[in-house]
Amino acid sequence: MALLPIIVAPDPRLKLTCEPVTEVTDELRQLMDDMLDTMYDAPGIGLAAPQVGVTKRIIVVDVTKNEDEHHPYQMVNPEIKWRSEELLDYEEGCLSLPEQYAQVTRPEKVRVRYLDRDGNSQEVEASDILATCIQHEMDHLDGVLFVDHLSKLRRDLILRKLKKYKAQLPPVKVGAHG
Ligand code: GNR
Ligand code: NI
Repeated sequence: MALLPIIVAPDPRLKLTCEPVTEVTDELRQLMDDMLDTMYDAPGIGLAAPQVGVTKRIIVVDVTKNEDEHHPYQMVNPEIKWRSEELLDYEEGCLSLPEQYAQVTRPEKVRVRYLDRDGNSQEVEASDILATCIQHEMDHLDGVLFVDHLSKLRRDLILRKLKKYKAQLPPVKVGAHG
């Protein structure tokens, strides 16, 4: 078990377009397990690789509430194959935008194709909070945050608050191991 530091906005690493994975290796399986540990610890219901500084198309999601029914997804190269016309408003938060929340409108249902941890192609049809979360995570892979779905006024207000919040955090050690 390893907990990874989560990058907080504004940060240029959250604006990058992530690269597709060419092969699901042991190293990437370890990364996905560490991402789930980090997500549960936070706690959150999803996490995308760029939030932990890895510019690859990998997300993890688990929207279940209690531990007995945990249903984690680890998705490599996720692609939306179908979106419903029906939309859903959901109050979103983001581990990279601590303590900030706003209503975002997205398709209520999506069908997603992805590679699982064994490199096998899978498809899942998701609705409600699972669909919202998968779309939120997939946005991260293209450098998009939920505030990018809001007006510039509201986005800038949130980002200004986060800049202040980061300025009062202890400085981040760069390149330190352990
Ligand atoms: O933990 C999270 N909660 C959440 C709530 C509503 C919509 C999306 C999310 S994802 C978020 C974790 C996160 O930042 N993932 O990138
Ligand atoms: Ni997020």
